[in-house]
Amino acid sequence: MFLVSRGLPRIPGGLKRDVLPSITPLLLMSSTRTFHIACIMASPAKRKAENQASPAKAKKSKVQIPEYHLTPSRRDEDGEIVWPAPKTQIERAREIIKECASAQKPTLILPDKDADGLSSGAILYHTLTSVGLPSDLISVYFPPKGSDVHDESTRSTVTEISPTYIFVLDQGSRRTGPLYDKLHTCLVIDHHFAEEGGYPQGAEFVTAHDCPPVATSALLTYIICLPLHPGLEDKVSWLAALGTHGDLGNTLKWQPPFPDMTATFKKNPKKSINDAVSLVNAPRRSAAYNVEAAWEAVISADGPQPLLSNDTLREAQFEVKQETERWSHVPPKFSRDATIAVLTIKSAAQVHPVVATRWAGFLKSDKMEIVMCANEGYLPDKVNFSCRVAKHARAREGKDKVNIIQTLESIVADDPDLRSRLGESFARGHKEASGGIINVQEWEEFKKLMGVGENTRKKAEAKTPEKRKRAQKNTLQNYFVKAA
Ligand SMILES: [Mn+2]
Repeated sequence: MFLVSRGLPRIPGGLKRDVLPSITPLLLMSSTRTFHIACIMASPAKRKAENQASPAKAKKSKVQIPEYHLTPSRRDEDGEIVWPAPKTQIERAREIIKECASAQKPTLILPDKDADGLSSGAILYHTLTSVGLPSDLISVYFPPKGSDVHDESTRSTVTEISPTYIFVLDQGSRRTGPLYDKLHTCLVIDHHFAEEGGYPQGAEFVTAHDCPPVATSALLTYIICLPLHPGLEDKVSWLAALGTHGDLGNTLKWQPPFPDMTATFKKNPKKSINDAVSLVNAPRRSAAYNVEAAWEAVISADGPQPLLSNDTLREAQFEVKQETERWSHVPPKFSRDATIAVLTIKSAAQVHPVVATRWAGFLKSDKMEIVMCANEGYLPDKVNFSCRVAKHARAREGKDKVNIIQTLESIVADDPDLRSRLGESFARGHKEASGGIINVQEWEEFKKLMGVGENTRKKAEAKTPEKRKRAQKNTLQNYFVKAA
């Protein structure tokens, strides 16, 4: 296997590995509590702020979300449940994988960088090698920090490798030109919303998005690949669990139509899978953006256990926790109409989504709709922002339902010049969890339009969110169940 690597630009201000204190002993006892103690030792002032502002008595959410697996399924004309994707798509995907193995040609895998994408990539990789494709014909590529597979970096890598087969996994949808100008077969495996034709030109695709309860990319890849080789079940089942818990959270009930994973969880306890999710997701959030390390760890592991003791992953996790803690105490400012809270941070680590999620569960005003965390330190001259729906607004239905993308667009609706300068990376993602990357200049103008800081009445609310509980909250339930 070739892990194609491009030099990442060094981000000033990032936590370099050599300045990390000796964290291994601490992490050996790793728990939220241990980490908390580490932070307290580092910053007594922080402890004080936290004790004052984060009582454990935050009210429990009254929003009742049905169990994910109970989402009504789509049925075909014979009344059969269509899951996790249309049969014809799944069968075509299997054909392409088998063709690829027998063709013995250069093959490129482009997996997304999170637990779901990496697991999906590893399942496909193990499948291809099991059915006879030599590993030295397989390349795996991750675009650098701030780029995605539709950017120039990927195009030039593709040209360099000149693959006959390209697999694009869990990358989300975008209608683009072909990833490669020469003759090739491209298969997209995904579960994000896709507009009509929202794939690279000429690509074939299999998507779980239209077959609720929407499976993860790892689970879809698993179900596609499993029948292709008898030895796979043992090798990749834990990866299907890893990716699925990565996207859907660790409370998912593995009930039909989800496959029975009892044997997998017997061998690999849920706790070890869930701990591995957090570790695998850490490098992509760290300043160094060392996604390759997460891939190497996942592809060489035979279960979650080796991931739990992987020092590179642990160091990244430590850095991300520390950065999250550091920036979770910034007081929010509010939009003119008090519906949007804006937290401005400056971190080379990708902690803005986590900070937004934390505050979204904390701010209590009934008016509050959207919590936005803007990171001015993630990429040079850019502002990366993440938005989440405030907890109290999540139960809204019908025309009152919060649609982040629509709200962001409506703010600039009367300023077409600014809208065009905000570009394509503004207000991307899901209605319930959107974000974007914009230039500093446009960010300042956008803030003015929102009237950030003009509303001072809400300041009393600007305390600090309680420490995030271990349960993952921004699961795909938010994205898919409510997205209908
Ligand atoms: Mn995914």
